Amino acid sequence: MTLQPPSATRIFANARVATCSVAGREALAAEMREPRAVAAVGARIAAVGTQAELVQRFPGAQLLDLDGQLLTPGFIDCHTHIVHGGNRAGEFERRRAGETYASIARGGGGIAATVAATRALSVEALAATALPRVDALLADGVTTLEIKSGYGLTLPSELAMLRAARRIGELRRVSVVTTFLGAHALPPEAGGDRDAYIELLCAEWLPAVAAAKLADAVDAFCEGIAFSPEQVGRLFARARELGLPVKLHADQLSNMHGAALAARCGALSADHLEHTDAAGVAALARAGSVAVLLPGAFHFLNETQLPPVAALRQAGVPLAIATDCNPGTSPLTSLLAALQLASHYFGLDTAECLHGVTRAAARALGLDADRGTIEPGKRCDLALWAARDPAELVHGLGARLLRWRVVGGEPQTM
Ligand code: DI6
Ligand code: FE
Repeated sequence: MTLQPPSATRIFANARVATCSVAGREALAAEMREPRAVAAVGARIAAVGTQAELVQRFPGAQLLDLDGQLLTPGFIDCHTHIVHGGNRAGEFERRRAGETYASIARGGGGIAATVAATRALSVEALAATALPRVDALLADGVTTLEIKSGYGLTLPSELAMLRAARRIGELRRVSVVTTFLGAHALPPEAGGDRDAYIELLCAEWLPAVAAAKLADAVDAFCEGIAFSPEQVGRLFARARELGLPVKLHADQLSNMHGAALAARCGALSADHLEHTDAAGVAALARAGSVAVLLPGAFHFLNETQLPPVAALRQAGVPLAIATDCNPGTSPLTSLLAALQLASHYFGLDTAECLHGVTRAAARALGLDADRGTIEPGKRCDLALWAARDPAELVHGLGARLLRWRVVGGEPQTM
């Protein structure tokens, strides 16, 4: 018989603590002035304060001196397609030679190429091929990772992708949140009938995924090359009936009024948004949905149409940032790089960048009551950086700045 050890109490002391508990650059700057400490009891944050206060309040706690370095919430990558077979490096070359993403997709490349490679792999093989990419994200401070299906496009293969995603959460110290993206592309078996495929998802696949408890949310690709707003509306109504929250790939390549659709469906988030108009921004603000910006896809696709960042900001829509890690449009495995791209292309300031992968990303996953900020009661997932100022996380490209992650209160040294 093994006895459970008593919950460890730790004080992470002498750090520049960016709690991310309040949005805005002034709040972040104010927090950087004095070193502070964070106390954790077991997996939860117990207090934030001065070292003297916390040492008095938690006698016997293990004290870790963080040498004045920057401590943030653990990073949250709230939009990835990190589980998939193969790679599409060849398409990158074709696009550079002038072909478009849509024309390659219409010619049987694109998502369909990854579908073929994904169907060939078992659950274990899918998890194993994703692990190097996952490890790259963890090395950039990620402690919570969203993973979508959508490259299987048969029920067994979609379930295998979701099981592989859950498996990654067992193989690594990271919280995995899964999303069913059966409506990513039309599978070859569907014979071109998009309505019949959506009907199949509603009648059979969604109930099966929900019964197996393999998905935490449902996503869809609303686009000319994928599914119409009307089809997505039907899918989302069924998802909501089954108790699953929804989120949407919205207005990435054209204005399909996806943001407004997502808002009408009470979506956790609307993602991409390059072509979203003023009505879409207003709808997201009213619904309280998060705008997830994906600067990796913008970069790799050589996009010129910018998401309406100023309007989103002005309307008070929370801005999250994610890698969109996928083999076609965003082979990106670094959230720090995503911050640099979000700053460079979209003009986000340092506080928006940091909050985009912490507090806003937690909200995009419906987890903001549990994580995403350093506040008493929240899960103690932290990242310690070889940096003193949050601007250092944004301004470079390729630096290895992570010193440790803290996962559920336990330091994981690099
Ligand atoms: N939008 C994207 O950027 C990815 N999926 C989507 O709906 C692209 C996926 C791929 O090209 O493999
Ligand atoms: Fe995506």
